[in-house]
Amino acid sequence: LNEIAAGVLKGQRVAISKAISSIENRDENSRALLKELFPHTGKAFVLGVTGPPGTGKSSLVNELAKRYRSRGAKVAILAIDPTSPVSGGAILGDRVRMIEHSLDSGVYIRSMASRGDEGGLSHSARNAIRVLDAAGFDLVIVETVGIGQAEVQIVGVADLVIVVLMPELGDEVQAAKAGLMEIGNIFVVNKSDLPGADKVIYNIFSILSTRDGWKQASVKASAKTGAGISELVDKIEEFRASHREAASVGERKLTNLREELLRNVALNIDEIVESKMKNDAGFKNVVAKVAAREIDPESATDLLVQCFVDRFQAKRKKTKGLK
Ligand SMILES: Nc1nc2c(ncn2[C@@H]2O[C@H](COP(=O)(O)OP(=O)(O)OP(=O)(O)O)[C@@H](O)[C@H]2O)c(=O)[nH]1
Ligand SMILES: [Mg+2]
Repeated sequence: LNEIAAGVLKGQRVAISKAISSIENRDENSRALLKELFPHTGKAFVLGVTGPPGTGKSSLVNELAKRYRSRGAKVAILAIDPTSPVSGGAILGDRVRMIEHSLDSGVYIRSMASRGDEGGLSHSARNAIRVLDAAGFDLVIVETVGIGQAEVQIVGVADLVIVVLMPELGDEVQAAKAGLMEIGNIFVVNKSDLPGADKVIYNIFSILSTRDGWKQASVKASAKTGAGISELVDKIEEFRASHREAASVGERKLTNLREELLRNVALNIDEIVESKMKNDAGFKNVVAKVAAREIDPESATDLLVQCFVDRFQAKRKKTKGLK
């Protein structure tokens, strides 16, 4: 048995950290690790928390972690790229949060850089979640700053998505709102200790809709005063209860897996093309033919793809990996 995998299964923090680093760096050990851990996954509830920069996601996550800890749940927090350009203090805030929980073995906190590549976040995050799941955490909270693609990706990894908003958001956020409205199951208007929260609640309320049998909910809260946090926990539990048996959940998981495998295949093929084809003599030959105007680029591409597929199929017959 892989030593790190064994440590993860025992819930050892050092092993968990090593495993996630291995996944993040996609080193040689990461595949073997995931292979051993995967049979032990599928138990954790994954909560996605997203929203525009600085709305108080980390502060809320901290409050949620405390509530769930007091109920006896083991909680892991995965912060994806916690350095948002707007609230430069995020790192400091996250440090404070870590210190607050650092003596509690039932809480594990980890940051991951999204590195800006589109498939990267979901690939590493998904597998990091699997490590935490196998390590026995009941609740895994994934925090991402919701700008651009990030908020769409979180749907693919989370069982429930919370979108955090606040009073006085600017125009840029209005534009992003359409995307956020699509993915949220629960909308939190945080910083309700500041003026204007009721207006945001009112605006959201008119566009909430029902998806997969769940009526999108809105909750007014303040991570600062603690107001509304109990209501938020109640809503989360309501969602979990209503989805425990729902057929739509199985469908969502299947869709997510389908997406994951498709993207993995595309990424792997891309890697093979980059690493193998570039230096292949046959490939260089075709390039020379295009340069000599003996063949046009489109036909050359078709030819190369055909060669690639033929090779893949020849290999496949040998290994009998697929039927
Ligand atoms: N007044 C008030 N301030 C809050 C509340 N929640 C968070 N803040 C403050 O808002 C700032 C941003 O909080 P964070 O929790 O770091 O927000 P975030 O959404 O995680 O930020 P990024 O990860 O950088 O996008 C901090 O200065 C917090 O202290 C709240 O309920 N009320
Ligand atoms: Mg944050």
